[in-house]
Amino acid sequence: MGRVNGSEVITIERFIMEQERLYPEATGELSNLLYDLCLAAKIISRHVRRAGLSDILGAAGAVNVSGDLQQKLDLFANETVRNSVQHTGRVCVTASEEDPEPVPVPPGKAAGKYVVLYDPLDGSMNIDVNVSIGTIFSIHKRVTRKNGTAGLADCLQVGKKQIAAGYILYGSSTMLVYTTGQGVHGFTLDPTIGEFLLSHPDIRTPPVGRYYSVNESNWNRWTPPVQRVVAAFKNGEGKVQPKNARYIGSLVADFHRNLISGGIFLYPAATNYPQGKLRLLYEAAPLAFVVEQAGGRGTDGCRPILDVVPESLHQKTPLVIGSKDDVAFAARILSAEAAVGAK
Ligand code: AHM
Ligand code: MG
Repeated sequence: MGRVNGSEVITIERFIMEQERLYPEATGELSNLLYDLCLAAKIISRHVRRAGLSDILGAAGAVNVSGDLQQKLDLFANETVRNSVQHTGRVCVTASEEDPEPVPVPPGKAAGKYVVLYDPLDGSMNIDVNVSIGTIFSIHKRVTRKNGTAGLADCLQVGKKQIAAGYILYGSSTMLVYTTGQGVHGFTLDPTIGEFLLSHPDIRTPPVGRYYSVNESNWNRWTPPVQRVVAAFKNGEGKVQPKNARYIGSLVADFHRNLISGGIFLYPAATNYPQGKLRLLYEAAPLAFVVEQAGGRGTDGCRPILDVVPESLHQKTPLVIGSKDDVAFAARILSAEAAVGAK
């Protein structure tokens, strides 16, 4: 993968602006919305980096710990994303994994044409143990009348209608990876200057992956076809070579590693999660848009994730996502199971 060499530094602002010039009809609103998300990413990143310190510094009295610092990080991230996008006149409604209902822009504020769906802090079980976590976002265009209040109908859109999607990974460095349908581009936050710099232009994911990522403790809760798929990735079957296992338990981190190195992530349905565990609108659909733009695939076992029409805001879905040949192998076995079940 081409990396930008030391002599040329491309900030995310410059990159987004140059992308926008490819569309003479663009108004710049989407670009500005992406900058708003960058700001949210920097604020959340700063807090994540201090997560283990806030109590120590507060107890020592070295820092006047604000209410914000003591707030649970996932709630802080939830409000940070919403506040960063909601008051600019570019967005009409937001919906988050943390909120029960969509949140339209407050009365009296200008409502824009975009809808933002997000998982503010994915992998939040990993916060307290200093393991990578992330934020996932999905952007749609409003479909309801401009003059009314935006709401659920604007949020319940099929994945293939996404205008942009991406994620922020708070890992050994903070990265922002996004697509607007023109490839997938990754930026690394340089904390010394507070800028996201282009580090991974035009990411392509290998067609066959090195890794399989699944919570194998669910083995006894899976159907035989799911077990067969996982066994094939573990031991090999036909043309499928055995893979190495990697599972962090933070979807963004598992997805990102597989995107760069090649791999397949699975969170199938199980007896304790009959519809799967992950959320269609906040997790599966945005990552499916990203992976498809990088040459990979995402499926629920029967259909491409981007074709699944949501019926409810917090709908869950089985998810199999990553390198295209590996996903195709899994989908062949899982869709045959669904066909038998439907008879
Ligand atoms: P969250 O969005 O509430 O943090 O939950 C989703 C997380 C994903 O990041 C991860 O892939 C999955 O849950 C891990 O689940 P499990 O612990 O069952 O393997
Ligand atoms: Mg999540």
